[in-house]
Amino acid sequence: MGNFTEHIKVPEPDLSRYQPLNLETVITYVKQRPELQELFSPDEELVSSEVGDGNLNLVFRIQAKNDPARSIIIKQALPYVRLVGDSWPLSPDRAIIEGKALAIFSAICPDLTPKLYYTDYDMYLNIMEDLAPRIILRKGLIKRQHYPNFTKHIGRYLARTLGETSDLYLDPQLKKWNAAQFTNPQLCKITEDLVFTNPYIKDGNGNHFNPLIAKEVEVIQNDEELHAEMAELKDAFMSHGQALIHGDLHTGSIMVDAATTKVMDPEFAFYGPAGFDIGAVIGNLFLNYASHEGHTLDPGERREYQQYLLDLAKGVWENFVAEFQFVWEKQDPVQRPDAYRERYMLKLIQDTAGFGGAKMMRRIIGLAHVEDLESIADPEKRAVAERLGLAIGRRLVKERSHFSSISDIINVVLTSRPEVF
Ligand code: SR1
Ligand code: MG
Repeated sequence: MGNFTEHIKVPEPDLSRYQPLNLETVITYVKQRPELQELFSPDEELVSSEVGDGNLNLVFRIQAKNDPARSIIIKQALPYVRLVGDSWPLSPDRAIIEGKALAIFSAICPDLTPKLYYTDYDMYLNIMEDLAPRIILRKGLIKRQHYPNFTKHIGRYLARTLGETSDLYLDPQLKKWNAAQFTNPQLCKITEDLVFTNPYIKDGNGNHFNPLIAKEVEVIQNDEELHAEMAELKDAFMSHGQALIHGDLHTGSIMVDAATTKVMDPEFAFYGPAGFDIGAVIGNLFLNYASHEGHTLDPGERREYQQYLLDLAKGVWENFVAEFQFVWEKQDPVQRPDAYRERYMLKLIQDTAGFGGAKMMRRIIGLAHVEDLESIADPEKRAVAERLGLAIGRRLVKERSHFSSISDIINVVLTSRPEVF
């Protein structure tokens, strides 16, 4: 047997003109960028701050000193995982992927995507619209805020980005060229490991969790049926290039105010299963739902907000389905008849449930957790919320083949209890 892998060329990033920026050099950099000369005049004073709280990158805000509302964001990829340090190298190519994905997603949904000023292929950075004073959706949900336009916006974002980049809509040759632009092996590997693999292995790499939920974690790590489902979901993630997906669409990748919604940070973008993005949104709403077991101690207030979160999840799916009609209206009834549409949508809701559930469990057991749960100071109260999150996530994954509607998914949340595992 020959070794064919020697014929596979793995491209190396060119770091010869790359410098990680700091609070001073970022200002010099901005002043030199021709694309920003209309925004900032060459001799005006600029102020920089580091605003990144993500796991991977440097994020700077640069403001005109005399007019702070005139501002931009520079997001620069480091050649390693920021959360862990330089012991975990990671190609800064993700900044190029993010720039290309932002360009596509903003061509599809300009009002729901930050404006991209420039992608610097040498410095591995993107210069973008500053989305402040909007806040990260996750933070708003922790404070029990309401966002009346969110489901309409995100339903349209999901339907148009997933629909327009799929074979249901895009010319199949263009789709394949597009897929080639979004080969993203290193970031996919993070998801393959951190979402689908490590949390299910005892002492899996990077795993950490509240010691009070050790019993539930043990059940999950010994659940062979769950592991088989997880292998199937991982296989779908790795091999089902259905649409250009955002790839990390949790509630920390969405910024909101009372009226508007913006989806940012698509550095994990690649051609993958559409349900991974829808599941990410819904799974993160359910993580927030579980977190109110610890944040909102008044039972009436808690029930009311948890019901609101379930209404949001239902609204996300229903708005997605309504917006996704544009794809079905375009189909040839012989090649893709109604019966095919029904099968496609059935598979999609089951994928949404499975990926959503997987994303819930990884945020409780795996390397990267979420503020919704981490900000519950009392470990006992946090454990109650985490148990509920695990119970919902596990059932979404294991029971998904019986689901045919969003009500089936919501019903899992309504009938799960932290104490029943
Ligand atoms: C090591 S990166 C950890 C996580 O941060 C990102 O937001 C992704 O969700 C990734 O899995
Ligand atoms: Mg991110």
